[in-house]
Amino acid sequence: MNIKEKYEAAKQEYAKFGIDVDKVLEELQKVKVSVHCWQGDDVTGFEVSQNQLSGGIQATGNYPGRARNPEELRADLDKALSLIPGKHKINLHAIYAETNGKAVERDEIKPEHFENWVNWAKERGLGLDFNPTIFSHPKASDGLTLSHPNKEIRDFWIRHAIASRKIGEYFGKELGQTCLTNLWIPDGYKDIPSDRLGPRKRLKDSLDQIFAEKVDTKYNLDAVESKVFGIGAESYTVGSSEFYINYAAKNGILSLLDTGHYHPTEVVSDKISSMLLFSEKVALHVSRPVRWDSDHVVIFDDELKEIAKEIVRNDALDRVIIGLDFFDASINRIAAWVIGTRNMLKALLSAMLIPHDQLIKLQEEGNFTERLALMEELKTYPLGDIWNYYCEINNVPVKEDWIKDVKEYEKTILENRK
Ligand code: RNT
Ligand code: ZN
Repeated sequence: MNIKEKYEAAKQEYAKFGIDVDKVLEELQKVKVSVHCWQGDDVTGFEVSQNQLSGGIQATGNYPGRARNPEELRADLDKALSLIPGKHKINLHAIYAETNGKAVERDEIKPEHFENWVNWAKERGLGLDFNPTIFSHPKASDGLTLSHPNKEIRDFWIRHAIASRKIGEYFGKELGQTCLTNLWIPDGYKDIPSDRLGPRKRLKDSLDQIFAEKVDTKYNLDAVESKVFGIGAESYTVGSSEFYINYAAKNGILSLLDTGHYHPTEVVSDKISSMLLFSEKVALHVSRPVRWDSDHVVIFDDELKEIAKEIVRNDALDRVIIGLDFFDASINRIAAWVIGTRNMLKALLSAMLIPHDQLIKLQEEGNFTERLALMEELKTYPLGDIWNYYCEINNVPVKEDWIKDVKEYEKTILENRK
């Protein structure tokens, strides 16, 4: 049987449950995942005076072929996108500004520094998302930024965040797709603080100043990302979950939940429904924490599938903004993008192939035996045959066929980056 024939056969299996697989694929085609650019260069960026990665995040490994400039990064993204079904968005950070060899301070970045990105995205019909870069900088060297006791430092980062939101607005206007500008800061303390309230008061005040600047939500949406701890900030994080969830709710902006930013047994899949009851939209950084916020490549594991189920069965594909956030420097970086993004899409597909109404009914009836039995049986239904067909009709390699493309690219392009 060829791919189409296998698809037709698999379709019948799901039709038994009243699932229209052709319709499912149309739905999946509309989904946009925000692919983070920073997997391509280990979160280095293109600033003239380059600073060491800081903020309690770490890219480990020295796999050859890291993108060293915007042209290489865009070429690598093009390669990765050619192996991923669908049309997506690219997530940029302020450190990916192009300033023509001129040192431009972060509080002075402007839309013009992202013109090349915008033109590149336009040509390909891609959307762009954005992030101020509030780490890896001399003014963040003590691990404090928007909550810093020193007003000059806070003001610097406030100006940077405002400048970033304007770049987000520019992306939205130029590309006709709303940009999500997400703010994450590393602020925290290694050891037990003697004051927990003061830094949070200062952060709140800084955010108030940042968001006082009005930016049209048609073009740009703002999000704030919490975290439980970072390396060097083990005891206290200023921007904790409670802090930002309250801040976002009160100020009409989005909360962004990063799957690596909670205690190890705490899961984001369980948080989505609660967020959806109280906010119009919620944003995600889908990552894979291994013992800590390690940012491993996203795999097709239970938690990813559970997240996808929460989005799909709550009819929230247009309310949950799905972004990826991982950076592994120990494997081919293009493969990392392809694996992680294909897995995210595959998880959404798998969630769309579940008879949710029937399972919900079983739960309502208290029939937990059948609920569990059906959930387990569904796990070995022929998802793969549907996924392969989806890849085929999207003109991207089927199954592991993409690996040889990446190998070829590594040989001809990446290996020459010495
Ligand atoms: C850090 C946060 C943040 C960064 C990126 C680079 O713990 O997850 O989102 O990973 O902004
Ligand atoms: Zn994140």
